[in-house]
Parts: sequence; structure tokens; C-alpha cells
Amino acid sequence: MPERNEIESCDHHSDHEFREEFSTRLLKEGSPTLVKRPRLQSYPKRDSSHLRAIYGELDGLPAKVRHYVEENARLCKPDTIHICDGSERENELITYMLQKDNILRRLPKYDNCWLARTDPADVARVERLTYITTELQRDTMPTPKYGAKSQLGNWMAPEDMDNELNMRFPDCMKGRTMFVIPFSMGPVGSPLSKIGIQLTDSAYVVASMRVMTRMGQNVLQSLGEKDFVKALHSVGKPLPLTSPLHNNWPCNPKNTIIAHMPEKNEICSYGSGYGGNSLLGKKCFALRIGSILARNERWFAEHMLILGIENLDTGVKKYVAAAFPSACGKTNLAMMKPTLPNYKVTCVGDDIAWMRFDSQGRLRAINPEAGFFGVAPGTSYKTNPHAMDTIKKNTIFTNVAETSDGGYFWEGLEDEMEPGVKIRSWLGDEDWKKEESDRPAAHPNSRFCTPASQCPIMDPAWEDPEGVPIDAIIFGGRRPEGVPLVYESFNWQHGVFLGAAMRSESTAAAEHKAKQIMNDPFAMRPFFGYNFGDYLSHWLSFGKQSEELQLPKIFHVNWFRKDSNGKFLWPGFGENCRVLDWVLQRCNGEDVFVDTPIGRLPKYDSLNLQGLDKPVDLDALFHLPREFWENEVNAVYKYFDEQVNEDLPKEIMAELKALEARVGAL
Ligand code: OXD
Ligand code: MN
Repeated sequence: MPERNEIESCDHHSDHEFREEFSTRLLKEGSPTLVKRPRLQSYPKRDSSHLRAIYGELDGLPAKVRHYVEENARLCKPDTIHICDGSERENELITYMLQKDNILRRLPKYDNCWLARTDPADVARVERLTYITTELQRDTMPTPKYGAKSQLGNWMAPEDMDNELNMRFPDCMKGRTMFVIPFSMGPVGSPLSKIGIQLTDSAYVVASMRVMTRMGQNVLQSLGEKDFVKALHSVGKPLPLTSPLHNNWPCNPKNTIIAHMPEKNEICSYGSGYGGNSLLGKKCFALRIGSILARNERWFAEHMLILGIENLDTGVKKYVAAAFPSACGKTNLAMMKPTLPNYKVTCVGDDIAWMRFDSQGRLRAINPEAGFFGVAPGTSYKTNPHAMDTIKKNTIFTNVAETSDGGYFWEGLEDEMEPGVKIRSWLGDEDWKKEESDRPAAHPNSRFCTPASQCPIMDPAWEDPEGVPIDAIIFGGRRPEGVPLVYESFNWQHGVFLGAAMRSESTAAAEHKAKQIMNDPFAMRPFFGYNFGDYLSHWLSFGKQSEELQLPKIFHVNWFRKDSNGKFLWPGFGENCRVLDWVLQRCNGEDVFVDTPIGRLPKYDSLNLQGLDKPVDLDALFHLPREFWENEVNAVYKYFDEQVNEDLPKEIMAELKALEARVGAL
């Protein structure tokens, strides 16, 4: 077992004391863990104003950014300010600080890989504490019927939100450093990209944002006259501490709040250091605020992966965007290693797509992110070899288990372990053994945070500022029963209905109990920035331009159907290319479908099953049980009626009625 920590903890130090000590110590003896030593002659640097920037210069910021920083520095009262430049030297400094604070430790088996273990109370997105604030509640969400609780967002009135924020943010960064992170969602300078400024008192967030976004000086240079999204984040633990930390992970779960103020282009997040709660470029900006910008500017901000798929025989290459609820295998699909020898898949993104019709009427997509924040459990050489190769270096792991040879472990890697190594669970159980433990080695929502550029199958156009052309949109979910492997919508409007009616088994990405079937329209349920009814109207509105626009075809897939013994009917993973092959046949206009009451299913024999390891039961995979579909129709009626209520567009209700009538014929 390698030394766990060469550096003693300094929980009770202020950042400022630490920095002084850091400089002195580095100057004297150098860092035991850094390869290159930061050049210290320019560090620390002082700014002339009363607010001190210890790194970077407040004077160098564009006036509107400086104003935002100063306003919040006066509110949160950090000891010092650090303006991130995105440099290598800065990253070394941040990583060193994180080691010093016992938040990160090296996984020496790999190159520049790190492990963070959080407070066990801060392990996932907290949907119930995530709010959107608008003057009118109806702008944020439909009013549910019969006093039901809305599943389509949490709204808070501006005055109430002001109170909530005023109870939390004043003085919340005392003793800490406020980092200023200029970041771009999308390639810097792309017409499809947008800029944000995140202020945070978490160095872990800085290290992660560096992977997940394009951050630093060049972003500020490209800001010009453009607007930016304001994103304030605090872990809510000023120094000195008044109670001990768990795992040295500062957070404040009792007072956590994730607030979006779209009318001010602003996000404020307090109390959590984890993932979607704290890396504000991701769910908060790229999806919630993004979906509002998209509606206003007539584009789409969606919870979708983007992949390229090329038929090597014909040379035809298409791009596909696909929406699946959290933790349904989006990353696996985005990086798929196809089993059909004549196919090549390339990855553009694994979680979020920003898409806009260009002047030729083609839908063009960019991945606004620069990294993958993937769910670790279930990832292995068997399920996702490309992800495994991606995460071998420069990766931050959170809440995975460690091995005695300095590596990581999580559920799914059992067959890929070196013999004889011991496991230390994410909760610190030494010599953890599956047979002896009633809790998993890694947290089910444990993650890797890794640069997209390291993925061996990144598409050559993944950073193309124009985006890639999208030919098909795929919706999917985890449906153990009744829903066939793949079907196509009859047309755009029916496709929008398929997105609206999406349901899936819940997962560990948020605080829900797993294994209940939940409605998750467009896989956006936790991420809508505005009223879902209006969102549907936005999607439908493009259907009215079908003359000028090349509308992509829309499909629904389900890799997760089970037989009566609870076994998956479809092998999934690399074999899913067979489904993509059928999707491409349809995009080429081939006559390989039959109309059924729910949509267009593959014609017998059109799904390429050649070379499958084990035969699959096609009848079971495509069977449409009448009772199941009647129940499905009823469940969707109930959901639309209770949750979307008066805001449901009539076209969507018409689609549901038409489905009901067709299902009667099953
Ligand atoms: C994610 C999620 O982290 O959807 O991507 O929860
Ligand atoms: Mn996601």
C-alpha cells in the first residue's frame, strides 16, 4: 500500500496561512509530489484595491466581470481572491493545495490520477433543493392538478429566494479563497458557445471545472461585449470550522440550496461540493439556464450524448444525438466499441448537446463540455473499453474504492482485478470483501472526471465550432417490460410525443430510491429551466418549418427489457451498434419498417444479427403486450393530467389519444 498521505492535514488553517506556508515550504524544499514546481517569483501577487487577489489581477478583468467578483467578495468575505488562468502551473498549485487539505490523494498506479472521498452526506445531485426563481411560477413549471407535488421543477418566488440566499451567503467564504473561474461552454469562440464566470471557494471545483470546461484567460479574452452567466458557489463552511469535517470534505448539507435566477442570468449554489451541485457549467448552466436561452434564441439545450457512426463499407457517416435519463449508460453508448466489423463509432459528447439549425436547415450540435463526469460503477473493459483507456491519466475520481496496489475499484471491475489486491471501500472499510459486506465498495454514484480529449475515439470534428450535423435523435430509458428494443416515430410531432412520454427506472444519480418507474420526459425532468409545456411547444414549433428544415428522424430504444426470469433479453453495449445500423438504414430512407400501433418497428430480418454470441429472442424483444400498453397509456394520461395540466400542448394530447385508439387494436 503506498503512503496515504505525505502531507499533514490543515483543516483549521485559513487558506491564506496555508498559502504563505506553501510558498515558504516550496521555496525551501520543493513539493514531494509535484513533478514541476510552480514558478513562485510572481506568487503571491497583491492587487492594489482593498480586495486582494493573491493570484491574478482584479485590474485585468473586464469591468463587468470585476464588478461581479467584487460584489460577491464583499458579500462572502473570502480572505483572498484567485483569478484562474487555466495554466499548468495553476493546476499544480491547486492539486498541491488539495493534497495538503487531504481532499485529494494520488492513485499512484496511474499517471496524475487522484481520489477524493466526500462527506457521505454529499454524494449526489439534490433535486429537492434545486430551485428556479422567476416572477411568475408558471414561467418555471406547470401548476400540478389536485394539489399534487410538481415533479417538473421547484419554484421559489424572488423575495423568498433573496431571503434564502441572504441567510447563507454573507461571510460564507471567511478564511477561504474565492476562485474566479472564467469558463466557456463549447469551444472558445464558437458561435454556439456561451461564457460563464463561476466564483467558488472550493479548489476541488476548480480542478474539476478545468477538466469539464474550457477555462482560463483565453475565455476572458473572447468575452468582448457578450453577456455571461453568473455562477456563485460556496461549500458553506467558513473557517475556522465550528464542527469537524467528514473526510476533510467541506459541505453544509443541512443548508444546501441550488438556485437559478434565469431573469438575471444567474446561478447561486450553496452547501454542496458534489458534481452537478457544484460544477455549475454542467446541469445548472448547460441545461437549466441553457434550455431557457435555447428557447429564446430558437435552439436546443438537451440532456443528450452525441456520437458519429460510420459504415465502413459504404463510407456513409451520420451523427446521432440520444437522450437517456441519468445513469442509463449514455457514456457507454457515446463511446461504444461496435461489434459489427463494418462500423466505426466516434464520440462527440456523453451528456449534453447544444443544437441549432444552420442556414441550410441542418441541425448542428456541439458538446458544450470538455470532459466526462461519468458514473464509475459498471464501467469496465467489458462494458466500455474506451472509457477505461480515457481514465488512465489526468483523472479525478470521487467516491470510488481504492486498491492496495494504488489503483481504483468499483462494482463491475471484479473480473479485471489483479490477483491478491485488497480493496478499501469508499467509506474506508479496510480489506472490503463483497461476500462479507452489506454495502458496496464504491458509492453507486461515484464518478470519474476526465478530459474528453483523452478518449481514443473522439470524433475529429468534436471541437468544430460549427458543430456536427445531426440525422437522428434517439430517446431511451430503462424499461424492464413491454417496450421494444427499437422503434421509430411516425413523424416529428409523434417523435416529440415519444420524448414527452419517456419513463424509466430511477437510478442513483440523484437522491431517489432506485427501481421505481418514473416519468422522465426527454431525460430532462431534473433539468428543465422553464415550464415543460412551453418546452414541448418549442420542440413542436420546429415541426411547422418542415419545408425549410431537415428535421432529424426520431427513435425510441430500450436495451433493458428482461425475460420472465429477470434476465436481459438484449446483450447491449457494443451490440447496440446493430440498432444504430437499423437507425442508419432508416435515415437512408430504406423500406425496413412495419407500422405498428406504437410506431415503426424493424421489418423481420432488417436488424443485423450476424455473429451474435448467443441467439436473441426477437419475438420477446419486440412483442407489444396489449395490457402493458393500455397501462402505459393510462400512466401517461395520469402524468400529463396531474403534472402538465393546462400547459400540455393540444398536439401532444392528440398524439396520446391516437396512441390509445391504436393500442386498442393490439
Ligand atoms: C449526470 C446526471 O451527472 O445526469 O450526468 O446526473
Ligand atoms: Mn447527465
